[in-house]
Amino acid sequence: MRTVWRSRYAAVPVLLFVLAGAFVTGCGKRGEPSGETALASGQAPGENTSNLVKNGSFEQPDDEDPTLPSGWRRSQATKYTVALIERDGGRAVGIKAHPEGKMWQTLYQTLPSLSPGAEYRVGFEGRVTGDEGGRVTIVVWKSEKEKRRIAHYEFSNSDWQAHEFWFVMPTEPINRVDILVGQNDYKNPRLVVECDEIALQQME
Ligand SMILES: [Ca+2]
Repeated sequence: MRTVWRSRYAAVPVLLFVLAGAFVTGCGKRGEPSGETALASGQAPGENTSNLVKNGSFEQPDDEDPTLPSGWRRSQATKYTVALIERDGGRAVGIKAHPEGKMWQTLYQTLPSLSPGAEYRVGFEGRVTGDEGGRVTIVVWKSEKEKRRIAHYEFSNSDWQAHEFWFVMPTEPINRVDILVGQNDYKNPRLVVECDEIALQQME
């Protein structure tokens, strides 16, 4: 018991330092004066309580499959191609191409219902190894079978960089909205896409 108490106590200054860092960075990037929000969430920069993406920092592994981030699912992929990776002592997600270049390998999350006609911003950090690029896509499902891509953002930087894009929700009735992370070329087996800190917010 004594050891546990000591290690908890020792972690307090470190935690305060991390929270203070998150607050300063958040203000600098977004100009949001609400330090209370950043402190309350305790999340890394790029994520706050208004983030509509669950576990956009990828810090929380899935309970049943620890290679998968909680709240996310694979499409046509396995733990060998789409899985959590280490990043600066934390976690991000890595997406490798199919080893024989035969199928798209994708990570996705179904979002909560978004307001028809409203504008949304997507922010994330990403990088790519290989000749091609990565992409983040918003897909709406009008019915079980009828889907449509409403936003698509590609990136090809080899060092970690922040990206952002905006989209407007259709005004017609929508069954479901997904956010997808993947590659822009499924045939290139050397392509690796890494992604972290995904945030989606409704614009005021
Ligand atoms: Ca992370």
